[in-house]
Amino acid sequence: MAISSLLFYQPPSPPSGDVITQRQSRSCRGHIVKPYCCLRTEVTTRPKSLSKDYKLSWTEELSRAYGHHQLPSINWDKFEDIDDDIFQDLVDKRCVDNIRMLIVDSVQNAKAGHPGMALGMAEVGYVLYRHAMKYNQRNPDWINRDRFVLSAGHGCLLQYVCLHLAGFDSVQIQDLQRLCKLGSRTPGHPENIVTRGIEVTTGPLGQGVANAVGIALAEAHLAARYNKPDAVIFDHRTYCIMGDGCAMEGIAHEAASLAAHWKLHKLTLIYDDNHNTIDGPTSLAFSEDVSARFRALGWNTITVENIHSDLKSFKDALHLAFNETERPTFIKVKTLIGKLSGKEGTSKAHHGTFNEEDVKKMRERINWGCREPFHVIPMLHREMQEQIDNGERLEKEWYSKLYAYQSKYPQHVAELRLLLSNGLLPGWENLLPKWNMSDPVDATRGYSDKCLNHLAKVLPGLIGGSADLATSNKAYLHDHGDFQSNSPWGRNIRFGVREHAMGGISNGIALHGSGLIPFAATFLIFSDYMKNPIRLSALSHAGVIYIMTHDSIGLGEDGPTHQPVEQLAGLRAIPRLLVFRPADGNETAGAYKVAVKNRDRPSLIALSRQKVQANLEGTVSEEVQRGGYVISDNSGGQLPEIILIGTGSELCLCEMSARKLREGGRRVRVVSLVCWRLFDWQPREYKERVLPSNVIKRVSVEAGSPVGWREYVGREGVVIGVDEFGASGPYSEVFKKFGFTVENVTKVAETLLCK
Ligand SMILES: Cc1ncc(C[n+]2csc(CCOP(=O)(O)OP(=O)(O)O)c2C)c(N)n1
Ligand SMILES: [Mg+2]
Repeated sequence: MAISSLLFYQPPSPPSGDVITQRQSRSCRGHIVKPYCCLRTEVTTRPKSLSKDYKLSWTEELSRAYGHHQLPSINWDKFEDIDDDIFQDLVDKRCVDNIRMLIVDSVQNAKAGHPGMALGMAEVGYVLYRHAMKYNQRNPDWINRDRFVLSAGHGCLLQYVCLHLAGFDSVQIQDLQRLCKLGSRTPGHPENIVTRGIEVTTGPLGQGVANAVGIALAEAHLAARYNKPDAVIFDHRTYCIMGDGCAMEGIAHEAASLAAHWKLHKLTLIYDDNHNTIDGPTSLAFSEDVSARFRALGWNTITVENIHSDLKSFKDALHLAFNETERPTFIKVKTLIGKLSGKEGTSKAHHGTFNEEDVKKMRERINWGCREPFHVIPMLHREMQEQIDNGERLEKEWYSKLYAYQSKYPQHVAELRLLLSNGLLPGWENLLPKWNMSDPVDATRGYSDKCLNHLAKVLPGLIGGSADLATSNKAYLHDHGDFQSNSPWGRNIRFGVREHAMGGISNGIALHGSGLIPFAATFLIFSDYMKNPIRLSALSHAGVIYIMTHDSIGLGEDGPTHQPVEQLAGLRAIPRLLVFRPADGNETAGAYKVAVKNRDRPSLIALSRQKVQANLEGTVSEEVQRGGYVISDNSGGQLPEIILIGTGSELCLCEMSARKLREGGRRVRVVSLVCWRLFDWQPREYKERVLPSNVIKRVSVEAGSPVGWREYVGREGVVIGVDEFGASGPYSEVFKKFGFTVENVTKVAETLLCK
């Protein structure tokens, strides 16, 4: 019986023995299970009893698989008398056999891939896609679908096979046959931008756990804001498979800690406890009790002892997860890596193909005979069709609910519609603040604060937070409350000191696809802690806005440990990421404008701690979108003799130095290079206009690593940068020590001019 259709049913009685162990029995004893049906409307589509025709259609296949010698208690001649549950169990097992053969055929055909986890977790994949998850493969973007995240991304073959069987157009048999091939829809790790049905891009272990927490957060937040007692719009579950590698990675722990703190009870984490990683048994480096750790964090923990011979135990675990209304659920599933193969239970099964003898034996073990590779039992398609039909029906019902919602709650529906389109109210950018030269000075983090809070008024999807630095980062949406378990509508996320998880969770929020615009804030120096999620934002087209303050040695007293030097260079090297370093209030607003507009690309805005002018003469908010532009030039119709190029707080130094040089009769241009990548993308003529190739005397001024600047100053130019770790001291003294003064910039320029 489909799990998604069982939601009005009583939860199973507490399991006994080893089959399934509810380690913390709160949800079984004493814990009040809230009426689940308050949010769910599904009804079963599965007939109460299995029809004779249904049984007949499977009998030949099942008797072939489990002939008399395997299951002597079953009389296949009297198939209609076989108990329904037993019959369904045998059908499920045969479907799992078929999944295993598709996995084996795919790696053998590709001569590549990771079959170990896929074979070991075949039961889990099957039960999720066949019995548990609601989805409509014809509309994989349906916003209220259940989400599945494969944190152990190397096991993607399991997901590809499940997507294929679940009827997703994106994974045909031909795609399984092109596993890992260049340009295929079945790449070596799952990529959401390549294969529809894949929610997030995974591969770096542990990231997926944080993504899943972000997705579950998005659901909880939107449900709190938009659901009404008589119109439930957001109500989906999030499933995530993690392996030993994910369990070892710190990001999973950080994210799990937050999930429990936020009581994301619709999140189910399924741990593939196969005791193996690449290098060998986990005993080499892993001896903790993982369930106990999750329990200590506040999770509902369940152990499934032997899924390979008792599939129902896993279904029961999912039921318990459904009925848990406080805590996220962690299901530890004991599996055998490489199940069925000769490498079963060993790390050798992790990746690679099988020898022909092994393949032959696998076929024999499940009585597969000499069926062609990539064979799918026709009834398996029909089996999956049931879940597909269920999903289609649920989506239809959801639209009716939305329709009713529309007439009953017109004041909410406009905002909801806006969110579900792209979250951008027409003309939203006009609300961004503008600054005049007479406005009081502030740090760019201060101007950012104003931008964010203006944007929060017009962008209902803006949500985010800081890793315990909200006051320093000035990244807090005033009047919008905190996202907490008792206030999930709040739009400020308190990540605590967990930068790594903050990045992964923000990716999950962005890829929930519901118009939420996540921002994540910390000091620029700690971007290193979240480098991989930032990279994954770019790879997976997640439009996260990273707000990184204290962007240079200009932060002063905290000293070298806190002074970013090489960070900008590294971040600028990440493909697709837009890195902005605005010089004043207006460039900060310009950076936000581009960042918000780019919903399928992350942006990182580096902001100063020290004060800079609100409006440095010559800066133009609108020009930020070009990445670089001229802010001043006294050359008239001629070419300048020298170009000073700056970013952020150092642009002002360039301008002041230019004024001095001009007083000496020099023709000087000042260029703001606020976003390298955007400038690089400009047409050649524009770039030539801003940085004419005939002007070879150029000086760049940025309080960060010199790496990369040679591209803009040319061979003859001079790069004023920081090649050490900085120093502790008052900001102006630190700046002076490293040459960031008007006097030094002027001196360097004069020397160059005299050459
Ligand atoms: C952050 C990160 N480090 C290292 C790897 C390389 N790697 C891929 S799979 C794997 C072992 C993972 O073990 P487990 O999660 O238990 O997967 P299993 O071998 O059981 O399939 C490693 C080290 C990675 N993908 N991500
Ligand atoms: Mg493992």
